[in-house]
Amino acid sequence: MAPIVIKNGRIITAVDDYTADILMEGERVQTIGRDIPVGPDVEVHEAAGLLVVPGGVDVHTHLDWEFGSARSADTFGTGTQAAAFGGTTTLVDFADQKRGQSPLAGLEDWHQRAQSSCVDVGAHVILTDVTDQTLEDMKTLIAREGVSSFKLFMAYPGVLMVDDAGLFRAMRVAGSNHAMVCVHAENGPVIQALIEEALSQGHTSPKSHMLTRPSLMEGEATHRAIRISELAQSPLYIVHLSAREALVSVAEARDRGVPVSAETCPHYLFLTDEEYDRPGFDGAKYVMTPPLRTQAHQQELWRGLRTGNLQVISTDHCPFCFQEQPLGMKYSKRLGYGDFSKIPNGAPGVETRLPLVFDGGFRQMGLSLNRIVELTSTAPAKLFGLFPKKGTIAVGSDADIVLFDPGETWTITASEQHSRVDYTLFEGRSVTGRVKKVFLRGQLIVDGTEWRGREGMGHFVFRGESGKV
Ligand code: DUC
Ligand code: ZN
Ligand code: ZN
Repeated sequence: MAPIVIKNGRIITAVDDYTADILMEGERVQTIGRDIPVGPDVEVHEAAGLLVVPGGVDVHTHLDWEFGSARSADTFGTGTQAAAFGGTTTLVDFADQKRGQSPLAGLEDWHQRAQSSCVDVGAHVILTDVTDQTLEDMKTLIAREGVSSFKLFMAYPGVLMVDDAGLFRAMRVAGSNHAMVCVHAENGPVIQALIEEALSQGHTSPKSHMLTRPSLMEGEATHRAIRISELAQSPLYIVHLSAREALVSVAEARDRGVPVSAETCPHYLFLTDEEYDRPGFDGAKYVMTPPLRTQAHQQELWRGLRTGNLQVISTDHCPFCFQEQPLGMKYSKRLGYGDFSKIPNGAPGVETRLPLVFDGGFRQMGLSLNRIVELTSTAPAKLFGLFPKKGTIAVGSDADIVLFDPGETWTITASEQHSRVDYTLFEGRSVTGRVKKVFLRGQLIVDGTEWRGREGMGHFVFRGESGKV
């Protein structure tokens, strides 16, 4: 592979902002400097006028994921290609333990499916059955398999939920083995009661998904997870935080020095619960968990990004088609037509994170470019044991680099996206700022609208310690 030089770009990391050249060789960044000499064997990419940012790190995706009777619509091949077009070169995706089985078997199954990845991928493991053997297996996953984070659900009783004792026991093992527990924080049993009540009253439309998952119950579970993690002495990561009440608990704990971190997602930052008022079944497109909240919650999330109480923006890319075809009912929101509780929970987003956050966060909400890079690349890489291999542009780091045009205005539309899903949450939205080129470990994989990568070129990333703040 010929050495590559990116010339004259404005390099933005979480802490830097300067103009220089970057020489990439042997998958890594070799040299950063002014006027790097270029021999005839070197491939040159001119980047004057462009931002040069580290490849995005998205630590929350569900590719080819079984969720009850549904399955998410992207394969690892299509989902990672979509990620690449969105400027993301590393994913941490979810493997899962099936009840009665070892989490090691869940990881093995995930590795089979992940072979078609086009960008680098790591795995968290979802624990659904916290037995003594599971606790032993966690140690093996951390030390031998490079899996240093686990997700546990406080929601979905009878399906994915673990009780507080299971949560506590898993946290204790994570805490004493340099790993971290990620929690889906919603009070599952109370929400279940609300769902049953709504259905018995004949409320079946997608809007009831939002009405039965109140922000108070996200706040309650977040507070409980934090307290349990304090007792267990484990770092904690709250996934997909959407509500003011949850953020208040995170902020209060962080003020006391508790090692809790949290992510939010673009859909909570740019959309509100008004989407559930769409006619017919259209609101099903927005059925993700937690649901979209009011503008007042959204403002608090932006405040959390500014104050540092939210550290990460990830996508929770968990796509289900709106129509039954072309992939079939199993992959479709139609599973819940006539019963909102059966609509598969999740939405696409892996391809639109960087442009949305650049346009909304930098151009409109006044976050700095450094902060945008920190939220979408550096902080997740640090929290999940990937830094400095991933998450920055530095000599010796993987040459995962994005050339981004800060001035190009374009319109998001599903027909031009690369996921297998048939809609986007942001159809017709005009954004300024566009991914132009993407390099994965020194190889050009996205060149404008051209795909230059290939399935299977993504590596598994063996992660180090998670939860370091
Ligand atoms: N939680 C997720 O993180 N993703 C999809 C569904 C869910 O409840
Ligand atoms: Zn979740
Ligand atoms: Zn998720």
